[in-house]
Amino acid sequence: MVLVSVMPPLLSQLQVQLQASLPPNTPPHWGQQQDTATKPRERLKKPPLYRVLLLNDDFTPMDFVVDILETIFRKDHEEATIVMLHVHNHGVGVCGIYSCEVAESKVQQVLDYAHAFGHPLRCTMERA
Ligand code: TYC
Repeated sequence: MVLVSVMPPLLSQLQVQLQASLPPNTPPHWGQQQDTATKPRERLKKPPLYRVLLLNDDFTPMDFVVDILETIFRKDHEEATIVMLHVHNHGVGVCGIYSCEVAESKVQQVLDYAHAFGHPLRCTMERA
């Protein structure tokens, strides 16, 4: 509050002195503009997203697929049934959209779970 009433040239002189006395990488504050080209929001790209896909087959039981959609993809019973029937009727369907690491983990969980029960269920991922 006191600084607001200081004459502008004196204020900027104080800012220069203060900044020089701070450790490197101290974020700018009280009135200092940050260079827009270095704003983190503009420098960081959003990570790519991936669709996790279930593929149809003639052997995996419908109930098993619904169970996978509920447990691994956190869908309620109605939504899981809709997705399972979509895959059954169209050959492929989207279980969810995730970051690369999460999508890879979901695919692996599906394949491990299906393999453990002897079902030939296939699951893959693609760039969204
Ligand atoms: N087509 C399977 C059946 O008739 C059911 C099924 C649905 C299998 C979806 C795989 O991803 C799948 N038992």
